This record gives sequence, structure tokens and C-alpha cells, in this order.
Amino acid sequence: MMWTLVAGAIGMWAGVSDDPRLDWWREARFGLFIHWGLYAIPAGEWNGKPVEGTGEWIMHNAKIPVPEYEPLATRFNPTRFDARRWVELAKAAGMKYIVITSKHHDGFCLFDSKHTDYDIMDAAPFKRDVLKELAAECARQQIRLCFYHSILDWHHPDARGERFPKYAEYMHNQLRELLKNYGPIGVLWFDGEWIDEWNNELGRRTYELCRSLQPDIIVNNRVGKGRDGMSDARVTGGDFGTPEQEVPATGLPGQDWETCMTMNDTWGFKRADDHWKSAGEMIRMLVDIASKGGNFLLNVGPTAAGEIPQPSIERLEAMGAWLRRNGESIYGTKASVFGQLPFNGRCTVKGDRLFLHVFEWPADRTLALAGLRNKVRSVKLLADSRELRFEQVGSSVTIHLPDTPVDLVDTVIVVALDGAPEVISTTTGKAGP
Ligand code: FHN
Repeated sequence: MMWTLVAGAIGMWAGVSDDPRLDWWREARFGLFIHWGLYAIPAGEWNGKPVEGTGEWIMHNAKIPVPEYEPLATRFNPTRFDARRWVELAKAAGMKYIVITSKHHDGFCLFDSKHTDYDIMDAAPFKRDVLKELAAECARQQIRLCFYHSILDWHHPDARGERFPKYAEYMHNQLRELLKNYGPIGVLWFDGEWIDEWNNELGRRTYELCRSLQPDIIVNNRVGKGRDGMSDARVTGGDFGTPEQEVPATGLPGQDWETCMTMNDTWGFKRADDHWKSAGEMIRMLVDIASKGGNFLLNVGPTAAGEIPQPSIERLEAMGAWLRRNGESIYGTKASVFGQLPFNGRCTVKGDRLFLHVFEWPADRTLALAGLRNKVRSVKLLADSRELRFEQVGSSVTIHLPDTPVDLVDTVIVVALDGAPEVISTTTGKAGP
């Protein structure tokens, strides 16, 4: 059966704005999320028993009172932490930015804050400013550094009830430290905005504070009151939507967005969590997300010793190997212009080229494009530039594929057109297998 690429409704790549602030971020497409803190010490166990839920929620899920949790700081001495190694790994994975937890819900700060002693310089034996070391390495290796900062804070005594305004001032003071002392920051990634004390007005003031300190900074939609992550950044404030652990079926039309995802089932390190996604699965997720116009923020949870788990390293290196061959079909691309693709794969677009991502090689080794107004100039395999035979009759193009794919996870075919792709907005082929 000939697979017909059905030209459905003309897809519009839906950027919420053409604000140049987001240019680097849209080009980047792929970033590293790092959840690291005191929770890596218990690593999913408390009093000898496993604790349900993600590693970084252990204080809440094991109902650990502050006086019992706080002393973990005196044991936080990640002597194997190596900022150079972490940044090299992110780059080897093909990632273009790093988002690290400056402070997660447990309130412990990975940076030297003058507004609390509950930080890595005062409360922990390590006495090194992790964010400072990462900032230096990111500058040296030219990758963007970004901060995750939790609005929710289980440690700070003012972070609830009527004393919350005092906590909001504390939080703003720490944001000033983060945005004045660590160089240019790409993204401020807020979280924990679902608490009753938070609202869109506080979110707006926080957004304005961040932009006043670093005008080019990008801020996610969780700065405002939008719990499901997919809330429209135009409503909650912020610059992009943040679906979590999922890829919305149609992306988030009309706004910029980024899916954040764990490699196993936890954000913070859990010794017992070995439920790892394969590198192939995550490569296809990256392609799926890019085909819908989104970014992929993929997480690692380093150990208490400061090491990124070996299964994470292996997956990051495999993803980087695929991107070294095929990155052109991801970085700086826009969403597919086609509706539902009838073959198991995706389409990304850049300028006058279509990138057809074929996940499952068609048994008859043909792909048929229908509804394409453009003239096809050439068809090649991206990985080795091998020319592929094709015929075009009007708006229908038939591509003849080699017997076997060059990449079992995703073989990318480049279709060069006589201009930006234009599709006829009617369904002209058999939809679906
Ligand atoms: O509660 C957090 C969770 O620990 C983790 O940080 C994720 C990552 O986006 N955000 C919240 C859950 O939605």
C-alpha cells in the first residue's frame, strides 16, 4: 500500500509571539532538567522503608517534620560533583540549555544566599556554590544556564497563611540574588504555584521583577496561577506552557511550550527507581515534540555524591549520537504543515525543507506526498545525503526508499522544495493505515 502523506488542514506553527527573546529557545528545542538537593541523600527511603512518590517529595510523602529533615543539610557533601562533567554531558546529548533546581519545595538552596543559612554554603559541609560553578562552566562551554525555583517552600516559616507576604519578599530577594550574581540566565522556571497563597497578581509582579533584572530572560507559565502546566501562558503570565510527563496530542496551539519529562519515574534521585525509558523512546519523544512546535526538557536526578546516574548518562550519550547525525531536523525547526501522517513517523519543517521522520519502514518502501503545492527539488537521506528517486505529478510526489532504514529509531528524509512548504488544505489521500 502506498503511504500517502495526507495534507490536512494547513498547520500553522503557533508561536505565541515573534518576541526575539525566545529565538534562542525555539532554536534550542532540547534542554537538560536537573533536580538535585538534600532529597538525594535518602534517595527514596526513610527509616529503612521505601517511600512512595518521586524522590524530591520525600519530606512531604514521608511526613518528615522540618527539625528531622533539616539535619540532612549537614550530610550534604557531594564531593564527586563536577560542573565541567555535567555541562560536557549535556552538550554531548545535544542539549542547548540546562535548568537546575536553585531551590525545590524543601527550601534548601543550592546557592549562597544572604537571606538564609539553609543553603549549601552555610548548612552543608560542601561549602561550594554549585550554581556559581555551573554558571562558570556554562559560560565556558557556551550553553545557557537556567534556574528552576519553587514558589512552594516546606521549610520557610512564613511560606503559608497570612505571613505569606513576608515569604514572597524573601522569595523576591532570592530571585534578585539569582539574577544578579550568576551572569545571564536563560530561563526562570517557576514551580509550586498551585498553593492557595499564590495568585496571578503575585505572578505578574514576580515576572516583572525577573524581566527588570534581566530583560532578556524567559519565564515559564507557572509564574502565574496555572496548575496543569498546560495553562495558557497568555492567561497566567509567563512566556511558555509547561506540560509535564506528557506530549499534548496537538501541542499547545497558539503558544510556545515545553514538555518536561523524567527518564525513569522520579525527578529527584531514588535508588530503587530503575524504570528507565529507552534512548529510542526518548528520541522519538523529542521528534514528536518538535513536530508539534515544542521543546523537550529531559530530567536527570544526580546522587548525593554529585554523580549523574550511569543509566542517565548512557541515554544522554545515545540521544546525542542520533542528534549529531540528524540534529538539522530538530534544532530551529517548526511544527509539521501536514495533518495526521498515515505512516508511523513525524514531520518537521525548516525554511524550504521538509524533514520526514520515518519510525517504521514501509513494507512497500514508498512514501507518497499528496497536496503539496510546491515543486520538489530533491529528496535525500539526511544521515548520508544519499539521493532518493522520486516522481512528482502535480501536487503528488512518490518517494522510493532504500530496502532498509539507516536508523531503526528514526530515519530522516529531507525533501527540498522550491520555497517554504505550502499544502493544499484538503485531504487528498487515504488517511491512516
Ligand atoms: O512538585 C514538582 C515536582 O517535584 C517536579 O519538580 C515537577 C517538575 O516539573 N514539578 C512539580 C510537579 O508538577
